[in-house]
Amino acid sequence: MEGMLEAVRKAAVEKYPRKVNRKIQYGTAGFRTREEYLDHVLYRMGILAAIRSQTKKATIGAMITASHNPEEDNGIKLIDPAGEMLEATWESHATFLANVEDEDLASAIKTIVSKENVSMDVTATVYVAMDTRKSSQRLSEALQCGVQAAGGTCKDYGLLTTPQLHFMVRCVNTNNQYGTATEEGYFQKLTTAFCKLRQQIAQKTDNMYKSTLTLDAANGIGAPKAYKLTSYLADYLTIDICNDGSSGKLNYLCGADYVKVQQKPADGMTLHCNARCASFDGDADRIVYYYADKDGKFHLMDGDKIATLVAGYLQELLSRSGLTLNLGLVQTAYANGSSTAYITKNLKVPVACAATGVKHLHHRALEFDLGVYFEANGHGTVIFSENASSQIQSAAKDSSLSEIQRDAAAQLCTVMDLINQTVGDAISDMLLVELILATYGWEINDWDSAYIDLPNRQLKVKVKDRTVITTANAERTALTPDGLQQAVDSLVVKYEHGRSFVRPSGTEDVVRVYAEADTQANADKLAQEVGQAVYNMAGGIGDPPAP
Ligand code: G16
Repeated sequence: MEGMLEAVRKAAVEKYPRKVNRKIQYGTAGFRTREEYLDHVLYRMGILAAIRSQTKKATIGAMITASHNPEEDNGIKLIDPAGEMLEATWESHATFLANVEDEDLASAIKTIVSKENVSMDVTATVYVAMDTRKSSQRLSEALQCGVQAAGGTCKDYGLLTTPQLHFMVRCVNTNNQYGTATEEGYFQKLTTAFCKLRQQIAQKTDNMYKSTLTLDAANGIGAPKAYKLTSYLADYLTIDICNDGSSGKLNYLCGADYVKVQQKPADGMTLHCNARCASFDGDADRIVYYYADKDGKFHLMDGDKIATLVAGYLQELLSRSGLTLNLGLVQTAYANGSSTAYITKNLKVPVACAATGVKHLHHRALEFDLGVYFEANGHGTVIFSENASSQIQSAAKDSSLSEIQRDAAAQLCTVMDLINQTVGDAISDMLLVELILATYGWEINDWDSAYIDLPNRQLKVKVKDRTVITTANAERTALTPDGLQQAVDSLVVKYEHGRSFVRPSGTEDVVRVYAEADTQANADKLAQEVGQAVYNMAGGIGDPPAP
């Protein structure tokens, strides 16, 4: 231990000193800030990942990405053994370790090691990958230096999407039961399932589904991976890839976050009547769909619409199979009010609300046999409990069941393979949506017609210190600063179907405002008024939120 601490201290001082005195926090999805502030943080996260690996006696993942943030930012997401996000108690270890002075690093490590009872005799293994940002290679080297200084070994996958790395970690920790921990293994598992299910779809004469899709890859890692994907899809899906990074800038005027927040198509995308378009985000863990109708009006099919499509499809398969498994859906406060009403009243599926961040939704979804979770921003997946998975597998082979029941269970089995259950995955979600639309023989407007979104608006407000805003009730109620929630309440009641909430972002230095109302003009007005209240009461800086 002492030898390791000396190696760690030496590399910290010589190669990765903490040059800037800025507090950094493990946020919604890891550390995220300007890339120039991150070298020492990444080095220290290499150490933490190694210790976490020793504690769990399993491989840990470290993904270098700032996802939807601009190119100038970067960050890291740590991945736990089952491929899920880092456990919450370790988030505080991460924040602690990232912020100590260089001379206190060794004692900080000792504190964590003794608190967590770490088995120092276990060899740590950390799987590492990165997105396409210019700073990612440098930060990956810092991270790997940390792992090695702590006595661990790394497997460097180079460029991967975030969900691909989650997949690799789950595979290796299940002795490849979940899949093979290679990129080939990832594509094989998903696309074999997709092609099998597509092949089984009876060709109806009135099938309106067209197997072409235009994809905005956000000028990020999703582009090279989508090109690779196409070679596995036979004729079942043709993807025309735009914003593939050959000229444009990462996430700039494109990508899932831009499309969702701005409610307009990404630059470079040409919309044809009822033709499906989709946008990935910078690390390809989110997807949104959209199209233009015959009048050229833009329609967004966000995470809520994807969730309802998926939940409806799974519910139908479950009911055909005769299995009595409970299906539930998890959303956040950003979910459009119309989607929640549709799920409850039409689909009759129970809905839970969790705080922003897939880690929160994922944990809530584990309470169902089949848990569908999606954030409105397009981040989500489906998880099948062990009980559900084994019941489905047995039913698919059970000769006492009718052929219809067995077929439905067999389809569910294949669907489980199509879904990356570790985390939201834009590639896997895209294949699932395409499969469902093809199964129903739908055009995108058929999917859209399930319910009409309430007009909504999101704003960002810059404040001096966003931590002055604290929330409760899955972020729907602001606890501080005093009087803010009352101010929001008094604005909301002025509008028909009015709803609004505010929360500090965990990935950007802003406060987010969400508002919905009966008309777009009213949603815009409500968002602006609530934004102004935040600006006035929570220490706004710069320009007040524009109407
Ligand atoms: C991350 C999280 C998402 C979250 C988003 C925005 O996404 O994984 O769950 O919705 O940040 O979070 P916030 O509003 O706290 O900034 P990504 O795709 O950027 O990693």
